[in-house]
Parts: sequence; C-alpha cells; structure tokens
Amino acid sequence: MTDYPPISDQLSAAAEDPDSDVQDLESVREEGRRKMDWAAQHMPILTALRKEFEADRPFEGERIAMAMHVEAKTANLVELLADGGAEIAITGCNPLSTHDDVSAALDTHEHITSYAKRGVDSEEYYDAIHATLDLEPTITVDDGMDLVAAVHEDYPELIDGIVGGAEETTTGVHRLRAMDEDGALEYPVFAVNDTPMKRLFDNVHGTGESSLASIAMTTNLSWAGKNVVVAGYGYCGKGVAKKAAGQNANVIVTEVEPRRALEAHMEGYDVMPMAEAAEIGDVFLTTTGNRDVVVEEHFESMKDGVLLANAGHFDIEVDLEGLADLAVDTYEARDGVQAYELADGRRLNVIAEGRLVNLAAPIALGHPVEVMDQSFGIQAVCVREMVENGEAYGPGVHDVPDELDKEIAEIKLAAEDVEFDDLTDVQREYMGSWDHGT
Ligand code: RBV
Repeated sequence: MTDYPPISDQLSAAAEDPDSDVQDLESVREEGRRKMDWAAQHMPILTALRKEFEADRPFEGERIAMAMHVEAKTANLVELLADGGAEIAITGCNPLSTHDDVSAALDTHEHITSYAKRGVDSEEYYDAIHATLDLEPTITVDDGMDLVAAVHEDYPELIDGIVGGAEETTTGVHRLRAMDEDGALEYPVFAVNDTPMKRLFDNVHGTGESSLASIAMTTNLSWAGKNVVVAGYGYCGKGVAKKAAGQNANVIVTEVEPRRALEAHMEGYDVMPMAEAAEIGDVFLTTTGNRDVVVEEHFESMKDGVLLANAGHFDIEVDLEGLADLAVDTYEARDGVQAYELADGRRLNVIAEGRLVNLAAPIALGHPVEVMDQSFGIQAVCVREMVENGEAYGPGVHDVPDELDKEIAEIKLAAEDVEFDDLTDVQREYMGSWDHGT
C-alpha cells in the first residue's frame, strides 16, 4: 500500500495554506467539470458508447488502473468507463500534462480516484503510478507503458489478476513490443495506437494541430516564412510538417529511414541531415520517439533566438543536459519558455522543458477534442473486448480487431450524418475470388 494522496486531499491541503493561490476545492471542481462538459459536447462517439455502457454495465466488477494525460477529454473516457460499472484509479502519464481542476472533478465521482497532479517531481510521479495499483486492477490503460512497467517490475503479484491492457501511444506500443520480444510481457495488451481510427487522425492531425497551436500561443510568434525543422517523418512528423506548411512555413525534414526520407522529399519538403538543418532552422520540432536527436554539435551551429520543442513522447529528444552544460546563463524568457544563453550571446529557447509540447506547455490543451473522441472510443471498446473476451488473447501485444475499429468509424459517420456505400453481393464475391483474370 502506498500513502500517496488523491488530488482532492492535495488541493484541500494547499487551499488551507495562506501562501498558496489554490482556490477552494468546490470552485476548482466546478471549473474542471465545465471543461469536461465542453469536451463532451463535441465527443459524439463517447456519447453513443455511454448510452450502451450505462444500459449494459459491461465493466461491473472490473477495476481499471489508468495512466493518461488527465484533462477534459480523457476525463470523459474515465467517467464513461466508471459509468459502465468499473472502479477506477487514475494518474497522469506526464508530470506536466495534468489539469488539476479536471483531476479534482473526476475525483468527486464515487467510483473514481484521481491521483493526477500537475508539476509533480519524478518521485511523486511514480508514487502516484504505484497508488493506482493499490486498486489491484483487472485492466490497465496506459499512455507510454509506465503502468505495465510498474506492474511487471514492482508488483508482479498483480499479474495473475489482470485480464489485459490497452496502450494509447506509439512510444508505449514500441516499448511493449520490445518487452514482448524479450518474452517479458505477461498479459495481453491492445496496441490502440496502431489502429487506423487512432493513428491516421490523432497522430497526424492531432499532433500537428495541437503542437503548432501550443507553440504559437506560448511564444506569440508566427509560422509564416519560418524554417521549421521536423525531426522524424512518421505519422506525427507528417502531421506537423503538413500543418506547418499550411501555415506558410518552409518545412525541412530530417529522417534516418530511407523510404520515409524519400516520402518527405516527394511531398516537396527539404530533406537534409540535422547537422545541416541546425544552421538554418528557426524552429525545431522533434517527433522521433528516439533520444539525442538534437544535441551539442547542433546547438553550436544554431541561430540566435531559435525555438526547440518536442512532440515525441519523452523529454530526451533534445539533449537538455548538453544544452545546460553549454549555456552560460538560463532564464525563463516567457511562461513555458526557458532561454539558454551561450557564451557568444546566442539564445536557444526551449519550450515546455522539452516535454510533449502540445500537452505540457502552460496553456497546452492536448489534441483537439474530435480526434481524442476517436482515440478514446477505441480505448473504450478495447476495454470492453478485454473484459468480454480477454481469455482469447494470450500474453503479448495484440492488434485491435478490425471490427472494433470499424465500429467506432461507423458511430462517428452516423453522428456526422455521413452515409456511405456497401458492397453488393457480386462485388463481395469478386473481391474474394482469384479466378477472374483479363
Ligand atoms: N493525447 N492525449 C491528449 N488528452 O488531450 N492529447 C494527446 C489529450 C495522447 C495521444 O493519443 C498520444 O498518442 C499521446 O497523448 C502521447 O502521450
């Protein structure tokens, strides 16, 4: 058992401290609820699933531990699962992405305990992860795999009671697959990230729009005419590049994978090594999921005033330790912007401490509501599938059944009043045959 307190206790204690600017808990919760209601108004998929889950109560008796970005859209997913019968303990999956008011609003629900708090240090972050596991979950829902890691490393005795899990993001799926290859993953986990309904929308449009919006709002700077260096041309990089080009930036892509480099080239972007891009870039945005993408040799050739931001999962894509070593001075240039001044006077500006810029910047709101409705719709039906058919899946990473992905697409199309065609019997037979040649 851990004794890490839920957000309500943390905020109540803070509100009593005369030096703190935390308001009374009731007002904080009301603001959180207001944000949730706004998001819910634009989440037709979760709204449709709510009707189903409230009627069927598919999660009755289940205990779900979750580590996700605790903000308004995620909160609607959490309540959906709770109102479908589950008992839930949730914490953040990034030290800076939690909205405390939303976390507090969630924590009022009879069947939800939220430990998420913004600005926690590394020890508190992991204490909160462990606190969710006190629930002895039957299901885990992760964004980045920190929960699965904590279960396997610190609480292996829980594994027998866990039916399965679901993973939200590219980096989490990547880590899970590495774990699976090592034979170390001991329960089934759905790769939610890899479904078309998630990755083609959330990773591309969500990351693109929200990263650029966060940077613009944090800096009050324009994209037009800037050289924007996008590191990595995966789904997230594609979105960032496309949206930056749409804002009249000159997009430069760096890649390590030849086909992706070629794809970016054929899309009309400049492709070059980071060492060259470093000399001409105005904004650097990493989306690789790897580490040490922008490092000392690059800092040394950058222009004065550049912006450095990360839209990949962890804060290791820009080598901040190396940058700190190089700097003669650092200071907060704006809320959410740390300036590193080098010996020759150049200032390199790091946004949101090199953490997920679309979620961790002070004014960040995460991906747009509509794309998270899709991603969380998949999460919800994956949890339902694990509860209903978990025994059909052995330990390891599993693709989400295509039928579930299509179910979410159909709910969304119906909500948007979009009708689409169906194959005729003749067409269906033709597509299944091999003997109709020229
Ligand atoms: N993401 N969540 C939000 N709740 O506002 N925004 C983005 C939100 C998820 C997204 O699905 C991505 O895969 C993951 O965050 C990266 O941590």
